[in-house]
Amino acid sequence: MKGTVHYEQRDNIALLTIDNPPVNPLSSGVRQGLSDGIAKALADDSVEAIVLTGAGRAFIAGADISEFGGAAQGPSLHDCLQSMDNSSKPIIAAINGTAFGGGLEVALCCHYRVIAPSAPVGLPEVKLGLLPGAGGTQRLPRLIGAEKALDFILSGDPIPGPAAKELGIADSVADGDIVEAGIAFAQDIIAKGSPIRRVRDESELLQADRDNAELFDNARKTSARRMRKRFAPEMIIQCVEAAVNLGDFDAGMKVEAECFAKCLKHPQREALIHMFFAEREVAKIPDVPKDTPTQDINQAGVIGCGTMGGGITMSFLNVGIPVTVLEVDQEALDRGIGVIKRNYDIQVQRGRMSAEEVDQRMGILTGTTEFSDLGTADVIIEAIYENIDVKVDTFKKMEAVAKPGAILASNTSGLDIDKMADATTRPEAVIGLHFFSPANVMRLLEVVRGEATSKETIATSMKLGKRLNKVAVLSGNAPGFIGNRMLGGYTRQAGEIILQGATPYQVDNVILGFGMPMGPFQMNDLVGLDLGWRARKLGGVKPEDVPITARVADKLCELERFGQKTNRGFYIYPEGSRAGTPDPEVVAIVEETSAELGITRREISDEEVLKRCLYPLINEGARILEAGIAIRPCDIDIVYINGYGFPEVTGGPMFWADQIGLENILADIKKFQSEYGGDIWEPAPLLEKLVSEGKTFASLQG
Ligand code: 3H9
Repeated sequence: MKGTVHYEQRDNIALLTIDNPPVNPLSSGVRQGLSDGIAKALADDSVEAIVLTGAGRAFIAGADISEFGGAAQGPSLHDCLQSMDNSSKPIIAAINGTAFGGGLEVALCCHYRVIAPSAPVGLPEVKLGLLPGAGGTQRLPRLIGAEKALDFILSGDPIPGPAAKELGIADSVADGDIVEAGIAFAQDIIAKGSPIRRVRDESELLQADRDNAELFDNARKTSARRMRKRFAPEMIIQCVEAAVNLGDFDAGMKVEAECFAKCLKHPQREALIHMFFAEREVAKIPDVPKDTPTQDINQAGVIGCGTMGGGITMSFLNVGIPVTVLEVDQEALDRGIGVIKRNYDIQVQRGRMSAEEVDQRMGILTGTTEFSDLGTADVIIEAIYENIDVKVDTFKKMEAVAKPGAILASNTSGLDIDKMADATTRPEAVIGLHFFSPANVMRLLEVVRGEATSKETIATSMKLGKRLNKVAVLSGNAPGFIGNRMLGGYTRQAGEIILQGATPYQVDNVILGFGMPMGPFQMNDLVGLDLGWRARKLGGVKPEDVPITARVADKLCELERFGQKTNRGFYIYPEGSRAGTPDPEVVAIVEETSAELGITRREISDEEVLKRCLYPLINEGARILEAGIAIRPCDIDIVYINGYGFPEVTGGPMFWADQIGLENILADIKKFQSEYGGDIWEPAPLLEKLVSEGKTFASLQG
């Protein structure tokens, strides 16, 4: 059994300490220890109260997530909680650190709660596709009222100790030794003869909320907006509704148990828990051990202060790392820094940041036009435009000024890191740090290792990613790395489908319906249709040589429809709006292009649109795995969810593929190959191998 609970008697107090490193989840051994410890304390006449705390940095991080879906050993959490609730001796939670999910529910089952100021408490189950299933949906509304309980449970976000006290979750905030504070609290209760306070027996706040249908309507509207297509929020609302309207605690617990079971069985739960473990897995690199030495990053240099460079700069400033940003001339520098300042000012207007915080961030930003000013930086990242010759030249300049040991990084979205490394005499310090736009917002960071990149450079970069609040995924150095390489097939298929009979609006609606935040044509309009068109013009590409999937976009550009920036592209955007409306003129251009190419248009089903856009991602993902560019299938899932808006509830393209069945996907890929041909539909050898062996992508996780 995993984990244990230490029992110790201090005078008339039994001290139970949960010990299941690193974060004390409620694994089988903890439940057993809790059950035994409570029984022992109750049986011992010399014990007058029980104090419960956690060893190390956490109180309890919640149920043991790795046990979900399997057969659990030991007593159930509900049995433990029942014995605590029924205890004839007061139980005081001394919340020393993180109390999440089932951990907070254990604390709510205690009769009193003392909390350390730094201890975060939260019910994050919703983020895992679950609900607080150990009485949290019934006890919290009794303690703080239904409205606040709904907000707290539906957001899943933690709050620190003092806020927990203010909300009514904790009885007292204690500085200093939290165990001593818990024991002192217990002695005080004993001395005063205070009654045991069982949250289950509280009813005042529930009565005040009864028959308030508006409360639940509002919660439904908010969660539909914030957590589109999520199953768990409605289940949570039903549980809280039951707490309020049924009044009886046991009847409410029955509803909670039913709703929890529905969540547990739901595919979203499996996908979201896959994501939880995947996020932690990607940090593990087989040939870069955990104890690989890392360098301190106390100062950064960024080359280029355009959209990417500005966003990267903000990512560093946001976590307090000073940045020197370089531009070609003063005008470009002033413009770039002006944009950064404006972005922060918008945050102030929206109440997300104070003016003092903006001053602090801007105070650690220095602008320059001289490379020599980058000499003190621990990491220098170039974020100039995508041209290998210019990048190579920039790396030569970086190396000339960089201090020994500094990391030299490129923000390229797909160019060859080794070519840049070869331009220097320290290729071991060269790495790709591919941020996603807007870099200060998007969570993904692709870390690209070159042939000679050292383990220390990789370990430092992965650690830096975490410090910048990103999820860093290691990629091999191959064109497009992981994400953009996979994207190619998706966008090409979207372009092909509209020539064969669908409209751009049908394709976008199918992709939106799948749960992506944007369809491919909305994405084109956002990025700007003119980028590809200008590159083709500059490159002297003849009209007849333009790929057929780019023909419609090029025609739109000839009409100066560049996308959102000109208020017209595939969509029409009313002035100042980012919500486009479909345009019959575009449909006419698409139809005209099909005719020019001799393509007979036909009805294309939504199902075909979805498969043809998404299956190339999976096929290419299999190739990427086979070539060792991504370490594991879950690395691809993390890239796609955090960098490309793939819906989280699917668990990412590779996890989703396993759910659909690889044999079904391969059959469709072969069907599309015979109908449409092209390298996109050439089945990846790894996909064929897994199907022939009856295996899944998950079987490659190791
Ligand atoms: C629940 O409670 C349901 C109940 O309502 C109902 C029950 C009937 N279980 O994140 P870290 C592992 S649902 C198992 O790197 P940090 C994690 O995988 C649960 N393992 O550390 C990692 O392992 P490894 C509700 C867990 O300091 C190691 O611990 N609770 C669990 O950055 C360190 O984790 C949650 O959703 C767990 N519950 O952050 C809380 N938690 O080293 C989930 C962690 O092998 N946990 N591990 O990769 C967290 O949010 C963060 O882990 C926490 C620590 C903030 C606690």
